[in-house]
Amino acid sequence: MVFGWVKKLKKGLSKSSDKISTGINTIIKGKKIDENVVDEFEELLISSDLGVKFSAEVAKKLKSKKLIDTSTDKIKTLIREMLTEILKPLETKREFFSPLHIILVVGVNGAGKTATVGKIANKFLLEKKKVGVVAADTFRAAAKEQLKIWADRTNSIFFSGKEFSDPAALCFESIKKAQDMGLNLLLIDTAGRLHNKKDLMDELSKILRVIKKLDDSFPHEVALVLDGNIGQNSIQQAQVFKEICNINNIIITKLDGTAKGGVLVPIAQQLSIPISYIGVGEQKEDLLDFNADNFSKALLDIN
Ligand SMILES: Nc1nc2c(ncn2[C@@H]2O[C@H](COP(=O)(O)OP(=O)(O)OP(=O)(O)O)[C@@H](O)[C@H]2O)c(=O)[nH]1
Ligand SMILES: [Mg+2]
Repeated sequence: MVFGWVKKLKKGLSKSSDKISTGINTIIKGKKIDENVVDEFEELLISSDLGVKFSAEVAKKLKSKKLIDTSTDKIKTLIREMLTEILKPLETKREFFSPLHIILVVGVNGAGKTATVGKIANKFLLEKKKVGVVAADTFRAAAKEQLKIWADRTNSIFFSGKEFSDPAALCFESIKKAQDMGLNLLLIDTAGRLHNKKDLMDELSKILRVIKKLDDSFPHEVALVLDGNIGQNSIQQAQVFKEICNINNIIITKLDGTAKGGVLVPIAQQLSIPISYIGVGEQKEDLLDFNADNFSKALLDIN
């Protein structure tokens, strides 16, 4: 099981690790580490979305160590240690509230919210939890259908409202039903396609206001879904959502389709919001718990 998990992570991050790892090998091949080589490293790391700050720190360390005739393994180990140190504080210790744990899932259009809701549902169903999903994007008919497919795929209870009905009212009713039915987890899939920040703010704050009437601790989590393909633009996107709602964890999707997996580093350095999961594919199993050590190893293709 653990082996399968690591393999999935490595495969999921292979586009990013190919770029970084092959890049390191190419830069170092048969050369001594001088200032020029270190500069090349720094450029490689920046172009892999690891951020200017981290890349400069690595360059500084390489220079200070005066690593001459260094092997690629030594360099990778050094970078891995620095990565792990930065990413470690982002690991989440998930507290699962009983009897009903509620997660509000937010993010822009197309980020991967619906697929992620389905994958989280699957994860907890495997842990024998009773899971429900709420189609809180009531304005787009396809949004409801897409979530229904995930609900069927994962045997979770599906809650939806009439087209154009009030999402906050639907969330309120769904929570009450979920409580009556004895569900353990309720995942609320919200709309991403809103015209401007004010619309988004109004809709999300209304959902939050309304469900807090049931219990002030609801929702237990607000999870922000970010598309890994957008690289460092994700920082700005997260800042916007941070102003709107109290995000307490981030999920980075589509890491399998991008070489920008390094973006977790600037996310860690600039946002300090925990990362709960990473998405590495379109199937229901393609969601992994975030672990700093394993992520760093996979990114550098080290065993
Ligand atoms: N390769 C890959 N594709 C993903 C991943 N997560 C989501 N996708 C795909 O990305 C596309 C958009 O995902 P959705 O879940 O529909 O995104 P959304 O945020 O719900 O979009 P809206 O409802 O339009 O706001 C779909 O084709 C998903 O299958 C991932 O981790 N890897
Ligand atoms: Mg959706």
